[in-house]
Amino acid sequence: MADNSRNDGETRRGLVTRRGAVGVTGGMVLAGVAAGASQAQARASQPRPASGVPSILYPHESVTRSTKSLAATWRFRADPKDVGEAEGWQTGLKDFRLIPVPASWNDIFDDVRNYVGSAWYETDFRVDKGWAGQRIHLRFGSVNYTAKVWLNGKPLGGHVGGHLPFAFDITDTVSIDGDNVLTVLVENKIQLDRVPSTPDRTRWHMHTVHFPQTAYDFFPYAGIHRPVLLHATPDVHLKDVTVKTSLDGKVSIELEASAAWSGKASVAISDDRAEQKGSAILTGGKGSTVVSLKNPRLWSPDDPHLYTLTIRLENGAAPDEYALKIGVRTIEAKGDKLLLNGKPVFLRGFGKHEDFPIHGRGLDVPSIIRDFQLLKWIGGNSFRTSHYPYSDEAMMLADEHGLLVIDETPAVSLVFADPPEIQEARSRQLRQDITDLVRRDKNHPCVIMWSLANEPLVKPFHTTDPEPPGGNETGLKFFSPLFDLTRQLDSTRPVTIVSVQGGSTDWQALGDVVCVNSYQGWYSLSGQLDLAEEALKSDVAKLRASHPNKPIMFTEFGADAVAGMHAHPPEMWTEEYQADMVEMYIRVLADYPFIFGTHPWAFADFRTSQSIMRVGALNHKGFFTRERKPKLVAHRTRALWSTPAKV
Ligand code: BDP
Repeated sequence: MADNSRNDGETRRGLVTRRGAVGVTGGMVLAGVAAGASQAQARASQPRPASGVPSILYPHESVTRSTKSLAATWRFRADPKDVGEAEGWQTGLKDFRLIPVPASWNDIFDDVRNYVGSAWYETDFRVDKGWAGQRIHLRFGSVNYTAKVWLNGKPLGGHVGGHLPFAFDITDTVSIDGDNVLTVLVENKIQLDRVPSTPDRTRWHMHTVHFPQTAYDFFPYAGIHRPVLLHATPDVHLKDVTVKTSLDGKVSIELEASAAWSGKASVAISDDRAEQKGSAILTGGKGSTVVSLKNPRLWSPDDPHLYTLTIRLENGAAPDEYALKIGVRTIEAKGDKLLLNGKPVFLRGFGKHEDFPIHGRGLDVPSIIRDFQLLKWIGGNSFRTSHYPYSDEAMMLADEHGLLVIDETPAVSLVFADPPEIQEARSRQLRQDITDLVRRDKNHPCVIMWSLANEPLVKPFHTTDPEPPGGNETGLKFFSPLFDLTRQLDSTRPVTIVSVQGGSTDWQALGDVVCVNSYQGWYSLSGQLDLAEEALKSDVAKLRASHPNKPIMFTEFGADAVAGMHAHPPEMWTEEYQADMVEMYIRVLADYPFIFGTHPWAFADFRTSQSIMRVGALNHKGFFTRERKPKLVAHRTRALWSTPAKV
């Protein structure tokens, strides 16, 4: 094996499961033919381009590309004193235990349940000999929050930010002939300058204490959360593709190769009825083309029709082929309506979480598909990726299921009265997150909107300290360039922030649509639904007055209900109270023609930190329990959502 300094490798390898995907990514990667060994060997001596920024296109297989999943049990060791690197753990992990990847560590081992520090992961792998001469990439779907990666003891690099993919070109580091050892140092400290962040407790007098101490209302799960994939491509390969569609069937395709390669790319768009071919000329690695589909079958929740776009770089004996699913559709905010394929659409659905028993935030494909089934059962057509980008796999499945997705960054609970250097650090991180998110998700027909933040505030919740001056302006200066950036990266989708009732109307006004969270009858006017209804109507009137020409959506409203708790007359925390409140919101909001959607909070109960607000460290506002059993509110809402929405 490449790392000779390891002397206990044999014992360790004996413990490790050397399977491929454990029912996790296997089904998501398109089956294909592995690149032929002889062809690959013939190319082994060809010069290689500089690696540059590696492709983060989802590693689908094709006739020229192969993928191997490293989903398995890895070796794991917490490093609470941060001594691992100095002690050389990157060259061999001792005193480890086995942990599944992908998964959060928190619900696997009792002693790291609330642990938010550093931890080490290590695994062995071999690569197919047929990969010799190919470019070999290593792609992480998500590591929360920072990752530092070594291959065979050599540093590959790192990544900051918990929910988006990153990749390394490992061609020159990986051993084709023997075992490879992959080591990842994961760290998830809750820090002020991160996104998401935590309130500065030295500056604010907080009334509620959470353990672990987060500023946001979900558990700070940590670990390698999504698939780790090895991927072999030809030397010159497709690095990026951007697809834009219009209702007349024109599909514009921009291509970027991994090197400054010039040549022809063949493209084909096909479904079970027909195939339309085209081509593009790439110069210096870039090129574009437009393919026209006759009578295009549009993508929508009623008919989530997907075409296959196949791109082939015609590079002599070393072509590269890549295929992805695309949908033909348009989305735009016009006047006070949201238009899908030119027609007003009303969003019914939920804010969700990636939150599953035992997996934590780790990818759980069966649960995603089950959730989408339940979402359809209740009459929903959409969801928001509250409060961070979800997995590639979830987005591909949303395309297939015809679900409309509000795609959100990890910027939850930003506070604009924290010191300037903190704002700058958060802004830098968020710019990176937005860039990576748009780059990853721009081709998904399911994505209909970018949400740049959830509930930004001038001062944190849970404090009665006075609001410091200037917070509104600081927020405006923070968000304006981020809206500009998002619109530069993608001009085809509306951009918004999700604000909380009473939040800055100036910040809301930056968006193409206005999204608000509202908790009348729960956090305010608790237990008084009649007064809550009046307050809601008055809130809607104020919002409309502030934004007379924009579509408005209620992205959160709801009440906690502990499943099985009942009362008549209804009282807070019972299933009846939750059902009555949600019914009231849906009924009231249906009467306003400028409201384009209602997403009650939340799809299912989910894990939170421990606090006096959260019974059993769960947020109980779910329509389904954490095990996905429906509460009363689910049945009542299903009846309401069985009739078409007024648009
Ligand atoms: C909203 C937040 C959401 C919380 C919810 C609640 O956006 O993350 O879980 O309140 O308190 O303010 O249930």
